[in-house]
Amino acid sequence: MSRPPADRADRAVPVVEAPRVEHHREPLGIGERAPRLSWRIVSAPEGWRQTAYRVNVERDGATTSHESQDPDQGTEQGADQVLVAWPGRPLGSRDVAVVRVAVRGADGAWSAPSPPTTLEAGLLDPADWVARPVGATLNENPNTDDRRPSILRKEFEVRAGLVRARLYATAHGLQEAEINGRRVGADTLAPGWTVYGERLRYATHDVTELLETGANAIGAWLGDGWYRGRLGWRGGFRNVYGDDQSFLAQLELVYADGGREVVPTDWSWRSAPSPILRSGIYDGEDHDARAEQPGWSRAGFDDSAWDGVQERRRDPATLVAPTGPPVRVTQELRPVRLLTGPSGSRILDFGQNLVGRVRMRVSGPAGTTVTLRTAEVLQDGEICTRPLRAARSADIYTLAGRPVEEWEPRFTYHGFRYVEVSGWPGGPGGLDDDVAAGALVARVLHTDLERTGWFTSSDPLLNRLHENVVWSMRGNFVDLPTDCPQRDERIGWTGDLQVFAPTASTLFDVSGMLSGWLRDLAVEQLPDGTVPWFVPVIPAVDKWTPMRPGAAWGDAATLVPWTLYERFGDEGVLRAQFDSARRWVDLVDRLAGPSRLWDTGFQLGDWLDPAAPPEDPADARTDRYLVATAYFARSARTVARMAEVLGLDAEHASYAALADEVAAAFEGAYVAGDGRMSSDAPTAYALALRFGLITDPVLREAAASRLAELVRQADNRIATGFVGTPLVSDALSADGHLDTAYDLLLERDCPSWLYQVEQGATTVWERWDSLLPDGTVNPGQMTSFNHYALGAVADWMHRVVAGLAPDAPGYRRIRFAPRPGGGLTHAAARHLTPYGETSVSWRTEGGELRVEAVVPIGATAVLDLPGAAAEELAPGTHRRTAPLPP
Ligand code: RAM
Repeated sequence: MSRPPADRADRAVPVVEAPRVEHHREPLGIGERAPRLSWRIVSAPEGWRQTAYRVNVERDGATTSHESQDPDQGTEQGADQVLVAWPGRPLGSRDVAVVRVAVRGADGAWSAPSPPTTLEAGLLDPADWVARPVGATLNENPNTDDRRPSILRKEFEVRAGLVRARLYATAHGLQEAEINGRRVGADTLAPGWTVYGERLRYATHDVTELLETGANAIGAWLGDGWYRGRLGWRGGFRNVYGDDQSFLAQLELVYADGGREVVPTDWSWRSAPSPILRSGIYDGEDHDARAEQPGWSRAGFDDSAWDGVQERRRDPATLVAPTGPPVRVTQELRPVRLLTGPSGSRILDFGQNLVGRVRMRVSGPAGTTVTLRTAEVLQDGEICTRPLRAARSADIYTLAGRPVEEWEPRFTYHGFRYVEVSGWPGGPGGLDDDVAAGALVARVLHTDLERTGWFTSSDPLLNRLHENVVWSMRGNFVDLPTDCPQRDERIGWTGDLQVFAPTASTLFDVSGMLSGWLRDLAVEQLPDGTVPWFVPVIPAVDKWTPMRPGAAWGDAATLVPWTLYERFGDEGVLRAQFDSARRWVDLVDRLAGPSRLWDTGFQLGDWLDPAAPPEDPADARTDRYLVATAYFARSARTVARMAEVLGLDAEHASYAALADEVAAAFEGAYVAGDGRMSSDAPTAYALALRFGLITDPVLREAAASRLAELVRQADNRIATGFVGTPLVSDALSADGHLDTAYDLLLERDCPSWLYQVEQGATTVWERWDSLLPDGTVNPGQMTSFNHYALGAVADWMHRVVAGLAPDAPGYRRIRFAPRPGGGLTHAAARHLTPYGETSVSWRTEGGELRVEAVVPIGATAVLDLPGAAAEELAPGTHRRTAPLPP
């Protein structure tokens, strides 16, 4: 046999990427003592598969290595590469470990070790915290929005020989720290929003480079944020978590001689009123640059006129490390137009409904005040702020009179496309020239998740719809999954996330962020098992307080963990949430009683069915108790599956039996002998078909036909709300009505997905007709132009239109099943799975269907083309041609 050419020989060795640690993008300050590891094998010879792996962990200079049991001896363990157990000794606080992975194939040859990943534990024990929350002495009225925030500072010495410095920081309210005049990190709106009383997140920053030998200073900006700022609608509530505004941090210095020093927040810090005059999540920020104190966060600043601080109650047991990435600015957009409204107003159009805030660069006399008011839409040529309800959504900057001033608000964010600018200095033409020169820039912010899913097709409108879903997701994943980003609400409505979680998991790696949010959900769950309408819970009008159990919203407790398991292969999230999930089902079981029908109590049902009147979005075509019982069955089945995965045999059996009983009760109560349902509406059929609640194949076929008939009778206009919309496309395509699913998807008349796109939407709207066909804004009290729920169809576009879906948890097995239709000539999806990148694309050419699919190393796949037998695919690139379906 001849020797392979040199480049072949190079490629004959598998190449492993640096391992990932739990779901962290940057494993600095992690909270896991035994973090699980994952790795992707980016190249390997054809037919290669991992049979063993070796994890090398270097700690404190010492190396330990952990080799999997040899699979050749009959164990499968050696093939695992996703969320593999931490080898060896658990981490202690501040421990650093350098991890490399090598893999072996059946030929017995080891790969080279992967590049290293350095991980570092955070403060894992409450006793590690010596800092106390400190803030200015309270002297303001706790019940107004006009509370001036404070800034805090402290000076300290650093000896020669510093080798590493960490800042562990959090706040009651929001914080941004500076050291020696430079900002610490790029996190925004830290520490985000959790159930602070139980779980207050802290961030860990490497600040070694910011420090100098000798005198140093640390400063912190503070804001009210969610902790004590106004939250909720109809006036809302203040001080939901406390009335203080405090910084809690400890700066830890490590020296070459082994010495350690801590600079904690304590009584010795100083405080002063902030140049921020007021700041609120909903209202925006007022900043008076004349009140800035240059050099305040540098050493040598004279703070003798500053006040002392007050120490606040401290409960270190509540401090937790983040499980997901922080919020950051990820993109900047320049305005595409500068408009003049009929009143003479000047309005920036960013061309995209986005979430973030505006940074300005301005020159003018001291005392000049520039006001920026934001809106998602225009009405009669002016910004339309009615949908914002009681959110002021304005930023007001007063100039100090320096030659050039640059400012961006710190502790607020807005959902907007348009910004009305008033008070801009510089005379006529000044604003036009300055805008042209880039003086006003929109800064897009959201949880800095890794993008994982892409879709494209031959239809530009469909592509825009998909883009809109991505933008709505970005704008509503701002530390927690919110309903909307612009009005006096922006809270973690559980139902919205429940229906959107599959799409979210397709588009971005949400595993870390949502597992954290699910911990909050469990914390907020009532003792009887009730899952709140929104997490974290805030006080609200009596409709929502006290919490009552509601279907589709409460089912977030069961269905979101399951989605994370399916998409990311994380059994740990099932284990962590099992108790919460089963408590929800147990509660519904008690409420339903022996009939197994959940047919009592307050329900939102198929929220925002387009047939519901604007003032009563729950008044849907589908019986709300039908919805409730369908979800009861679905959640019981899901808890049974969770138990099965976790090896809980008794629970598996009992919840499976319960699920069967509920399904039978559902069929008996809501499905007639001819497959017609008591609510003859698309959502009812979609629920029954997708949740497996019609078992008889003849009835099932009749139900699916009736669903297709209803869609046709409505001229393909959508007739589903939050509950039916994520299910209706699958219900059609999986039961023989693919063409109708395409008709529904591609319809452009109101209401439909593409109606929104044709109306110029750049995000997904809350209502099918947030903008009415006559161009006016829907008069409803609740009219957002940025709500992701109705965008849940994007997951179907990936799985069915392009044809890429997980077939085993974490995409260890992939299903390629493109279903061309709707006149599309091309579609493609790409997904970064835990195993590596996979993709599928198809094209119709010369009466044929040409398909290309890529399977990552470590995964297997099945290719299921219309009219062809299913085919197993190994890792690699595969091209197939099939006859076009008729
Ligand atoms: C609205 C929210 C959310 C929905 C609830 C029931 O206020 O925006 O989307 O879940 O109502």
